[in-house]
Amino acid sequence: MVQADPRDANYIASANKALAATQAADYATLGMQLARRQIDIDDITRRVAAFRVAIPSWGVGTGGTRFGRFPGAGEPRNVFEKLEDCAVIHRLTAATPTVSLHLPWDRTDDFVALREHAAGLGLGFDAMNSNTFQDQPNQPLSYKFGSLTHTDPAVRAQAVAHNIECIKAGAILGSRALTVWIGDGANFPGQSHLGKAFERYLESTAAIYKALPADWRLFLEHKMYEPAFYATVIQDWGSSLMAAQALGPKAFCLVDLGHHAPNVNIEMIVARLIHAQRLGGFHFNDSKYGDDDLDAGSIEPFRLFLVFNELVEAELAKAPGFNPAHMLDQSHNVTDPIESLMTSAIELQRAYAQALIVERAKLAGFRAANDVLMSAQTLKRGFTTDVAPILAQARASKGGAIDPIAAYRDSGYRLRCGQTRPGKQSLGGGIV
Ligand code: LRH
Ligand code: MN
Repeated sequence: MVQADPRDANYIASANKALAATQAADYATLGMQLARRQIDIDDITRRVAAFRVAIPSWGVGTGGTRFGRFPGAGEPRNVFEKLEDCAVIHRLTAATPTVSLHLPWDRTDDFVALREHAAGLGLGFDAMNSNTFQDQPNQPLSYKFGSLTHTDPAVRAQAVAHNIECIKAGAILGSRALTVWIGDGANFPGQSHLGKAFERYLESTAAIYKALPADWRLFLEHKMYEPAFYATVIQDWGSSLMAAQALGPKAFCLVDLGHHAPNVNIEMIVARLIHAQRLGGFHFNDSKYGDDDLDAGSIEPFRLFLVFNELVEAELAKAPGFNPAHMLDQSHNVTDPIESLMTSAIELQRAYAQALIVERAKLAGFRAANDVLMSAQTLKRGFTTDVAPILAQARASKGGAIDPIAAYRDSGYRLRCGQTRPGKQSLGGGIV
């Protein structure tokens, strides 16, 4: 282990030197394999190199569950340190130039200084996230029984005001979108009027929508359950789409992969939202049971591939209004968050590359002929092709690391953070 800054271009170049020959050989071999399929590997690499995903600021600290949180060494203690860790992820993967902030977790009294700190690290800001699912110290009115859909108009007004505060902060930072996820709902049948709760949601989000700058988008995030365990006001893509269409052209639906019942066909939901021209973006992660917020591609990589297959189909078809924002939304309870976020960004690039190398003309032919088996085989061939040389080439072509995890570990960054960031380690439960 050396004492090096993993964000340093020379350090990354020296780390790549030892791997360059093997990478070149693997890339040439895959290039020949793809050429036999009339696919130009350099074209795929360019497109993968242009792929971007935003890092969730809340993801660089150790996450937890309601049963506990086990902080790792050198946790970032404030949003400025969070950005320093995000810069490590971006420098080594060359794929994560923006950060998605969450207020009030990332509140600071100087957003101009934060913007400059980020710029100095080569980072920008993606969608802002509001938080009316927790009560803050000295908060006048509680969100225990809801926020934007609370029966008390004063609580709704407080929640709307918080969202407008997020827009104002985001405008200083250069963000151009606000993601609204609320936990509002009921734990028991009878507790709330399902129709009226939705009407209150539309009334409150309309007030937020009115405060959006002209070039901003509003992302509505649906979720089947938790913290409400019987009915959630925006429970599924249908409720989200109805709300987006009711609000106006700047409102879109955000798909968090972990917010669906097991076995739900998420790629079908994506296809429908693309058709409706209301696909705002994603919170990528993975899950086996509930909203587990595990690393993207770690449990269901084929499902992730099928989601990217819909995105590539839309890209190739130049689908109108198609401009999804990609973000990760994960909770790293037992891994180094920087390693998990780098790996997850790469898993998204992998799914994208696999979808890009599908032989679309052949697939269309088999589909037209209802040759079911060859249609399925042709699509799956993209998924079963090892595209790792393309992903490494895309990173190296933009100054990133051929092997980001090795470069990160060899740099001793985490160890140094453990020394320079002593301090608060709250052991209580909770996502952050
Ligand atoms: C809700 C959610 C939402 C965030 C939160 C951290 O489960 O996915 O996107 O606000 O996680
Ligand atoms: Mn989410």
